[in-house]
Amino acid sequence: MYLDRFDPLKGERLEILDAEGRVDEALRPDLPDGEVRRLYGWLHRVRAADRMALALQREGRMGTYAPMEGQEACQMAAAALGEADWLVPSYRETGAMWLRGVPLATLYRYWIGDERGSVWPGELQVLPVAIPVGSQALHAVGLAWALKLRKEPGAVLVFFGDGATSQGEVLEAMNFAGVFQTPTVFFCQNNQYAISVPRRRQTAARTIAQKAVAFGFPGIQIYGNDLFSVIGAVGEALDRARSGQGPALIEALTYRLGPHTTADDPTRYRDEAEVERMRPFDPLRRVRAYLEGKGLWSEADEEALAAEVRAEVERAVEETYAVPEPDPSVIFDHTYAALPPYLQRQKEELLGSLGGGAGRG
Ligand SMILES: Cc1ncc(C[n+]2csc(CCOP(=O)(O)OP(=O)(O)O)c2C)c(N)n1
Repeated sequence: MYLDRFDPLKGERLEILDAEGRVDEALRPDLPDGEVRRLYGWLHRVRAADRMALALQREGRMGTYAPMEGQEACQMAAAALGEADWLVPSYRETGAMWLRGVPLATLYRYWIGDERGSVWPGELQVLPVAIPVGSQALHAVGLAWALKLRKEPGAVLVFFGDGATSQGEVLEAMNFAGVFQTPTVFFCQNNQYAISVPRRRQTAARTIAQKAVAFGFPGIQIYGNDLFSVIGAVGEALDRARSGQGPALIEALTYRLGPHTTADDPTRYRDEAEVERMRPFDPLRRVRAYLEGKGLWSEADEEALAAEVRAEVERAVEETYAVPEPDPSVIFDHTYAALPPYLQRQKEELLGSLGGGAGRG
């Protein structure tokens, strides 16, 4: 429905819900109003959780953090995943991971530097945060290939940014996926910048979506601030992948309203006027306008939701810091089955300098 209709080589782009909340009914995905309301709640949750993380970092209670403000609708791609599917995030998918069942307190724990922040309660089909840019694309294709070889159901949705498409790993992953027809959905959140490097310096191609042609599978450019386009395109790509029709590439055009990470000062490479121009395209506004237009949302609903979300995020913060801090030696524990001698020495040195045992991390 979408992938074969919007050809990125012809400059076509999918947009279903516009900035005023109007829907193109012919393109509308199967998204009942109740589900739109539920996802609107999630958009709010993600924004509130994100702002809280920034506040915690500014208070010195969290380490470096990668915010998502402006990209919340892209995070909702995780809502298109089915039971058997897998989510493979980069470092900017706190919202998608939360939506897929990872508790917010666990995710916060990761960002405060606690190893337990990468351990999910129960069996969630979500890979941990990947900091090396693009590395997760190979993991995703390996995972998808394994599903195919084992004849297991499910598809793999992998997130990466526009900058990651300059990394060999991402291109290698797409090539492999095309050749072996793995059930992988590549989801590029094109938020216009790789830290300070603008999109036009990543590639001379007009779109990132069109690169799919070279790998032999469909690619589509969508408007990433439009929840309906995200759910529609990702849903279709996952269905194709699950039914053995191979991979797809979705380029979601969006805009990062905040800094790249809390360590970044975006005023050094983009002017405030550009950011202000992008604000009206806020992904939350158009869903709210849609719901209000149908008489499904009121100011009172908005206030009730805001209060509920605030309480939920505050509970997660309490939970994050409620557990005793881990023994510092755990930073050595989870990468190698047998620690190489040089790391063994470092571990002993660390423990020695801390007085031989547990202490605050
Ligand atoms: C292999 C590697 N090289 C460099 C970095 C430093 N780095 C962190 S994020 C980033 C930019 C990534 O931009 P993009 O892929 O567009 O994703 P975004 O951060 O915009 O979501 C870079 C260069 C890294 N983490 N890993």
